[in-house]
Amino acid sequence: MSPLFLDLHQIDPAALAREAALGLLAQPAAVSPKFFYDALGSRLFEAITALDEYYLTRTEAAIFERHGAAIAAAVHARLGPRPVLVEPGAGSCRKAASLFGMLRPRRYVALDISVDYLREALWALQPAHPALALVGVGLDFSARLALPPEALGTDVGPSLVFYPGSSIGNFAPAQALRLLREARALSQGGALLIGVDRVKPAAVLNAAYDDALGVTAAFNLNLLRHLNRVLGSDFRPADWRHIAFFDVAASRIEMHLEARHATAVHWPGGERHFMAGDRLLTEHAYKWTPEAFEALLHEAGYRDCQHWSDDAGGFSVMLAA
Ligand code: AVJ
Repeated sequence: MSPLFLDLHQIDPAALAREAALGLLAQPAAVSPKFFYDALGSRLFEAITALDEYYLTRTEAAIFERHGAAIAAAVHARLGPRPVLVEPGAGSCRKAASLFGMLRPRRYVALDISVDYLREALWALQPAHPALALVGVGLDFSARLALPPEALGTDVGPSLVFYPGSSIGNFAPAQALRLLREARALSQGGALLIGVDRVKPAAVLNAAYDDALGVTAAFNLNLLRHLNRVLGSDFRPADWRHIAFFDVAASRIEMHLEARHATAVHWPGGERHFMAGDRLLTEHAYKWTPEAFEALLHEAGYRDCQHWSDDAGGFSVMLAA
């Protein structure tokens, strides 16, 4: 089998450019973290997951290693022995692939805004899983999470929405609630398997988002190169520095790019001047307590929630239905 790739113009470059320009003109300037993910940005994120300081991916993988059999049993009890797996923001697809052995999906639908990277990932995955239906969809689900019907083929009915890695952290609570509702509708009475990073001491969080090797700084600065292509702008990454810190009151990491000196950016139809020290907000990564996140799941309409964690209680995996 070859992967089916649905390039249904779900991602509208002109709409992305308009959104980026609006963000650059906002007070203060802010652009969505989705603009991290061009092909290089997706690779830099993969590099982040290997950093000593970035405990998230490793901790979540340890939870799946230790509790994978119980998690798979709970999934099979709800969805039968060969579930359909749908993953928003699938990236390298490595997390899902590591669970194929236990979950035994009959179809894997991977969604990502980084279309070229996703296409490569699926082509690399297919040989090891020749009988599995692999579907890639280029999709910006930040406005709305929904699938083109072609993605499911004849596999309509309840599915497992897989949303690992604490990607939900990019959404403020009200938007996270909306996304969880959309995930629930998307699963058509199936279930949601989600990974959520927990509130923990600021020093640990700050190190995870401002690592000694500077990989997260490169990931953050690469957004400017991506914007230059999306928008036709003339950002110089050397004019900017990476800033990341945990805001305890808001329970979120904030990532910014800060102007090293007075600078300006121009694009067709607009420009903005920045003073030394002015910031461009690039990401929020919200951290949750398990209690608060379970309450959010309930508010989104899920009635049942199973919960697994690591010994240190740093990260949560929840199966909600
Ligand atoms: C992909 C959103 C889960 O917030 O930890 C990693 C992105 N940003 N380092 C996260 C990210 C900086 C990551 N998520």
